[in-house]
Amino acid sequence: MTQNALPVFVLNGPNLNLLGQREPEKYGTATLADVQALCEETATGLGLAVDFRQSNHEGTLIDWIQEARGSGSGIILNPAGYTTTSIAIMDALLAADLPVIEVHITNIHRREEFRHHSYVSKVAEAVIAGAGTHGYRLALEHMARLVQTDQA
Ligand code: CA2
Repeated sequence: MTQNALPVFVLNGPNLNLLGQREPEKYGTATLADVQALCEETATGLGLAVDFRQSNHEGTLIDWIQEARGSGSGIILNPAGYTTTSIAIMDALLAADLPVIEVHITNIHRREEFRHHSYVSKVAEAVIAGAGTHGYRLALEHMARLVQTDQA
């Protein structure tokens, strides 16, 4: 078995650039740069490449999801505040026709009711919530299984 040579897109939604700087009791002390390093190190160990990005803008996230079709092997997405609202992101994920894993640092189901519903979950292969930033590592490990090919 070999891994797909195309990178896994790891996309992060609004306000996640504040990781490690605000609300550490909720989101932990790791910064987004720390999470990127964790993803890159994990990916290397799995024989994967990652393309790690964050945007506060819905349209930019949609552009990146569209870009992943053809230049990525899968999408790991923390949609953050767009989780509960964005039919447009859900539609883009459907059109991308790639395996999608949704990640949330916190357990959204243990939080306010309005955080429980996710449009992304409707199109995701797997959902990881509540494992802290370790959830990104878990997502990459599962993505490695999804993108394995049978080439020599
Ligand atoms: O638990 C998660 O990963 C969330 O996707 C984070 C979102 C929240 O809206 C979702 O319900 C669950 C919020 C991202 C904001 O990130 C911050 C990080 C540090 C400080 C302030 C905000």
